[in-house]
Amino acid sequence: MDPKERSIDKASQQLIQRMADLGQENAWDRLEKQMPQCGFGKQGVCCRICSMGPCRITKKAPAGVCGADADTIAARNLLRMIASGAAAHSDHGRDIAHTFKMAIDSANCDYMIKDERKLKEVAARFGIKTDGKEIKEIATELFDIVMNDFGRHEGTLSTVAAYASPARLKIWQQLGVTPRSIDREIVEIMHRTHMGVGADYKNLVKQGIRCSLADGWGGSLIATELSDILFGSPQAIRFGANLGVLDEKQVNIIVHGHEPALSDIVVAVSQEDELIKMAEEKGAEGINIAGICCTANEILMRHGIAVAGNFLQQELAVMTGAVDVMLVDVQCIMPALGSLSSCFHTKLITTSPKCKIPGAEHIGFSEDKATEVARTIVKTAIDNFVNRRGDINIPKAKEHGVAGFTTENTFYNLGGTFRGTFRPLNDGVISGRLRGAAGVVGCNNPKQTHDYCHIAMMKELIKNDVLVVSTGCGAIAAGKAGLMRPDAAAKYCGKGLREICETVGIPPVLHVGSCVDNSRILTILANIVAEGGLGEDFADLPVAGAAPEWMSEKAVSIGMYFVASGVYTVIAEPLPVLGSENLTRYLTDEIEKEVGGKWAFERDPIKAAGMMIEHIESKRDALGINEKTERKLYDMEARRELTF
Ligand code: SF4
Ligand code: MSK
Repeated sequence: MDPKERSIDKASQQLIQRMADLGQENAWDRLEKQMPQCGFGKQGVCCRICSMGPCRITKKAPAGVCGADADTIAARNLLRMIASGAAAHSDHGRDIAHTFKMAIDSANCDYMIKDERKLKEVAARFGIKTDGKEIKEIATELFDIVMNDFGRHEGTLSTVAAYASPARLKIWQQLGVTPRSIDREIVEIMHRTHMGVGADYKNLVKQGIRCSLADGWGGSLIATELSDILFGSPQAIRFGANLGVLDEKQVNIIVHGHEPALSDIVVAVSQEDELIKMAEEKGAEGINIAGICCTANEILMRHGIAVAGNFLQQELAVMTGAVDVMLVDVQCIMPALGSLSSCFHTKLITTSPKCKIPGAEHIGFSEDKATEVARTIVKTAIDNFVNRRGDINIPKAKEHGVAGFTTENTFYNLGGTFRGTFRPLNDGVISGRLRGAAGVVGCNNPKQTHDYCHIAMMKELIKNDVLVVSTGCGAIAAGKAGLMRPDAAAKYCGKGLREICETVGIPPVLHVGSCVDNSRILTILANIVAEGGLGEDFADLPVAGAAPEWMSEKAVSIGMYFVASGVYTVIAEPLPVLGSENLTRYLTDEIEKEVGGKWAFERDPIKAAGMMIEHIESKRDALGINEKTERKLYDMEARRELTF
């Protein structure tokens, strides 16, 4: 297949071609070999959860051996995806919480609390008194509360109560989906979907909603908030993006996966004189760290470390021949990297006991010996620099952008240094210069042309004066395409959004972090509602969400918690539920009456953007802010009141 059909990214096209020339297989090739994919799996009507099966639903056999029909089977499969996605995010949150505890308790720890201001702000949300207290005391109280959220047996998740709006809480309470604890909701999915338990698809989906809320408003939110306190809250920061950030003359280390605990220390030790000298003795000019996937986003947001690429570029990075170590933690790491890296000099190093890969070297990481492990890994890369073989093929492609936007600093960017407020954003929406906002997030998927859906959708939205916030691999796609440059506003935006971006000094696509940082989008929405003038609840807001290249179970959990938070959410590949007409209708229509949001499936990103814009306009109509107002002549006083 022509590399241009596989990716719109020129650097990727170059390396896809190189893989073909060398007879190396990549995700696109393996997808072709999988075709045609199993129709039962796609439709969600294959069940293999007991040994009377596997059962597949057909016209001839409309029920499995136990009598489960398409609705039950598709709902159970969907719930198990949500459980897995929520588990991945929440276990990330739990690991960060343990590191946080270590930083509080041990004076000799490699971690410390870097953002005391955020610690106090977060503590205050949970009702922790901070006046006159030592940082250690506040942090310990906060840890006890959030840690309890993982295993509590009854009650309401404390993070939900602390962060969600009262109107939203009421909706969840009435529906009986307020999460009690993170682990409990995941466990309960596994129980309810066991053979012979839940069979009512709507009742099953309710538990899926509850579990996804425990992810977005719980595990992911804890990961984000504690990471900011521990590693420092991101600030607007310039970064380089795409495979061109690799440097032939330096030792190149790629960090890949999701968790920042090790990569943050790798960044620090790579600047140590002793290690730089060691690299120079091997003939290198220095040590270059770059990232892939969400580990990249974590260190990009906090340190401005360049991002080499997103999910579908992990194999391509090895093909440059210039990656001396690919260091991985957890999630989104293709097992294919094991055999691919063995064909090159690249050392693939796994570090988590949860993620070992055949063909990789394992250097076990634990937070109590973080610096020691980080130094060992950097030294391994330095020693491997001299083992490079053959041609080095680093594409020239490299873009620049500004990342590091958070709920808190967006607040200040909008209001100006002295006026922290979302008022200007709400006013911009009310005046119509900004039509609304959209979250475009998520993965890559070789079923869609790499990066195309993200970029086409984002361009269509910003052209129509819709501000875009992005996380994960979608954000990396935007960075590579130049949509995170402040001057992108002049090039791609409608007049209203352009004026706003230029006045505030922000790009039209805001990088708000990694996959767990989708929780930042939830808290931004909560702030917009709290600011007033745009309704009482998230479902009233002129906003929409999308994951135009999703592939991960985490994306299903993310999508479900946005829908359950009142957000219309469009994804490209349909959820594997189409084999159940009832479940499909419920998720894409009826659920809206219950939670205010609903799912939509559309592979064409321009059409999908059109659906989002239509939804945004319908919300504007409902708010009564689409009415034409009389032209107003501004006197000096009125001008002073203008916020943009
Ligand atoms: Fe078949 Fe029912 Fe067992 Fe599923 S639970 S495999 S539908 S018998
Ligand atoms: S890394 S979950 S491919 S966004 Fe978070 Fe990218 Fe999706 Fe992984």
